[in-house]
This record gives sequence, C-alpha cells and structure tokens, in this order.
Amino acid sequence: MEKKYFQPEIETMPVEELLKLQEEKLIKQVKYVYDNNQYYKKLMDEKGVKPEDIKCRADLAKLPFLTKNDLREAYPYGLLSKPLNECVRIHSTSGTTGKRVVAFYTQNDVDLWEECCARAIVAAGGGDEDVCQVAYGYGLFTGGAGLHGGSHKVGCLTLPMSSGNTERQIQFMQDLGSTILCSTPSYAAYLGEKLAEMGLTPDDIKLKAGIFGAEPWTEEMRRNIEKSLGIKAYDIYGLTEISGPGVSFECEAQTGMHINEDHFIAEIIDPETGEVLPEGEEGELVFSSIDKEAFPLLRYRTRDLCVLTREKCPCGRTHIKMCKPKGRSDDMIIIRGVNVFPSQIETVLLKKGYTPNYQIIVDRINNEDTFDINVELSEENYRKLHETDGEEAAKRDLLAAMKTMLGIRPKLHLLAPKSIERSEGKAVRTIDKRKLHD
Ligand code: DLL
Repeated sequence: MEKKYFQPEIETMPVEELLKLQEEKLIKQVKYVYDNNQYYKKLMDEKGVKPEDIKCRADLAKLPFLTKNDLREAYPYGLLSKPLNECVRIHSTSGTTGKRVVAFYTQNDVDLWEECCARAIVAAGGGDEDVCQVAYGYGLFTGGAGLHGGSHKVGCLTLPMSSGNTERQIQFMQDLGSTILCSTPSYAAYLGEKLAEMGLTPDDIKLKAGIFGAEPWTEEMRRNIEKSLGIKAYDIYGLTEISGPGVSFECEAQTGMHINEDHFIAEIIDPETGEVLPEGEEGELVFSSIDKEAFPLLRYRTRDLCVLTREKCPCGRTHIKMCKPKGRSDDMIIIRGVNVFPSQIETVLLKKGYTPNYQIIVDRINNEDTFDINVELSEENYRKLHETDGEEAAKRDLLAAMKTMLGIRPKLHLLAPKSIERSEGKAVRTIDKRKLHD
C-alpha cells in the first residue's frame, strides 16, 4: 500500500512539540560545536557568546553567522567537528566561484540525510514498488548519492544512472519501467525533449513523478516538464554545506517545500543588516543543523532568497514551508543598475510558448552594460516564423513582455533549434563577460 509519510510521527508532529525538540537539540548542539570546533568557538568568543547563553530557540539570534568565506578560510578541516576516523564520507560543491567547499559526514550524518531524501521520495508518491531512476550526477556532488540513499531507504528499485547519456536514460526508462525520475529540472526538460525526438510519448513510459532540484526553476518550467514527461513534478532543495538534497521537499500540495525541522532550524534575515525577519517576509535563508556530527554548521548564510510560511498544509505535515528560492543573491545580475533574475526571463519565455533553452549574455562596452538574450526556437516555432516571415513581429511581442517583467530592454536573438547546449546537471544561464574584464 502507498505510504503517505516516511516517518509519520516526525513529519506530522504538533508544532509546539517540534519547536521544543528543536530547542533541546539546539542547546546541546551549540555546546557540542563550542567544545569541538576551534573555528566556531573563536567566532563565538569574538562575539562574546557562551554556550550557556543559548537557553531557548530565540537565543539563536545571539550566535554569529557563518558565510561561504568562512568555509573557504577554514578549508579543508577547519570546521570539522569529529576526528577523521569517525567520518565516512566527503562531498563537495562544484566550486564555480573560488575554492571548493568540502563537507564531511559520519555514518549517522549519512543516515539522517538519506532519511530526509526518503521523506521526499515518499511525499512524491514513492514506495517499495517503485523504480527510481537517479539521474543526478554521482560523485562529489550530493545529488546522486543523496537520492540514491533515500531510494534505498524507501525500498525502491534504484537505478543509479547518474546524468548524461540521454538516449540510454530513455531506453532504460522504457525497458525497466522507471516510475520516479530524480534529476535537475533542466535535465528533466531535456529528457522530455529527447523523448519526443525519439518518436515516443509519455504513454510509452511509466514515469509518474519527478523529484527535481539543485537549481532555480519556475512554475512554467514545472508545467512544461509535467506535460512532456506525463508526470507530477516535485521540487527538492538542499545544499552541500547543510547535507545535500532533502533539506526541504515538496508534498502533493506543490505549494512550497517542507523543511526537515527536526534536523535544521531555518531563519530569514535581511541580507544587508543581518536582522531576523518575521515569517512571510522575503530575505536570505539561514540554516543551523542541530544534530549533525561531522560538519555541524550554525547560522549558515545560504545567500538563497526566500520566504517561509507555517500555514497549515493539506498534506498533514507540520514542518514549516519555504517558497521556491528565487535564486541565490549571486545569481542576480545587475544590469544598468537594475536587478535581473534568470527565473524572470524563464517565466516570460515559457508563458509566451518558447523553449526553456536560453542564455543571458552581459558585457560592458564603452562603459555601458550590454544585455543580450539568446532564445532557442522549437522546430515548430522556427518553421512557423520562417514560413510566415513573422520573426520581427514575434521579437517585438517578446521584447515588450521582457520589458514589462524586467524594467529594462534586452537585445533578443531568436536562434535555430538545437543551437544552445543542453545541461545534464545545473544549467548555466548567464555568461557575464564583465567579470572577465575586471
Ligand atoms: O544542489 C543539492 C541538491 C541536489 C539539491 C539535488 C536538490 C537536488 P549544491 O551544489 O551545494 O547542492 O548547491 C546548493 O543550489 O544554495 C541553491 O542556490 C540551489 N538550489 C538547490 N536546490 C534548489 C531548488 C545541491 N530546489 C544551491 N530551487 C542552493 C532553487 C536550488 N535552487
């Protein structure tokens, strides 16, 4: 029988009990970190906070923040809080900017992390009769390992495909009857496209659900993937520093992701002042892991912009929900003084019937920012525009919609089908050439 929750007693725990549990774990964890981690002890000493000062959940605000810079400074062992012989695993961020961040896990850390992923799979309708195709990258990236472990815990038949080799993914999907797909949303969109290209329809495969995350994606993208693969698409969020995928996950309501609050305390802060903001306000997401052993970060600033809500959820889970993150504050591009998020561009494109294959190119020429968007046309659109000579009119229409959404005017280029490289992992949406000149 299909289970509704992986750990019902925790996932539906009354809120007061949950907050009490967090408080108890927090008080213990602060002492543990202070006693076992020189780096964080120093930050606490500098701020004049002692473990005894943390007596309740609200006292969390007294603790110092940790930032990505701290993690780089402490690389590789500075934030490790267990002897290496008690650690069993390492994962790492992709390190596109600066030094990689390395995170360590004890066996207990791995078990709790995999349970979080198992909760996400069950929330997406997964059970021991499912075939779970894990098409996130395996390796240092946490996506493959996390969902793989979660799939085992649920008892699914696990297909450790990793990403790439797209035709083979579809072949296996057909031959082995995969029912759940785990991948980045951009790769799922590519798989949907490939399915059609191979002359197949969603009726030729057995997929029913997808668990997609690791990068920002819009509601329009969700509908696009759901249609092309014939599934229900669920969001999953996480970051290497805090464990990996499964820090939060979507339930059947598809209105935000439940944060696994028995392991992580989430706060929203004003990114400028560091002040804690009330529920419902948008700001930077900050996490404290309250029961991790090897790499227990307290008040880690994610740079993800987000809103938290504790509204009652029809699924029965009591854990607080976070909205789809708008992107990291560092995904935001400032063009001629205006803040632009790739997700805004994705929304306009998909609403107007374009493909989710686009690239933003920003440069600075003669001291002025240039802003170009390459938009790939579908075969159908391409044919239509060329048969009717409608390219200029289509561009004008798209430009007006972009101007309304962004407040500034990009230069649009409508490209032939298949001219933008597909992503098998996290999509690279922005090429900011200004950084190359700095
Ligand atoms: O991306 C972990 C992960 C793997 C999550 C698989 C979900 C599925 P990192 O490589 O450390 O870890 O990147 C973490 O990716 O701070 C967000 O900016 C972004 N991110 C992750 N999930 C989502 C999501 C993994 N669902 C960074 N929506 C995070 C938007 C996401 N952004």
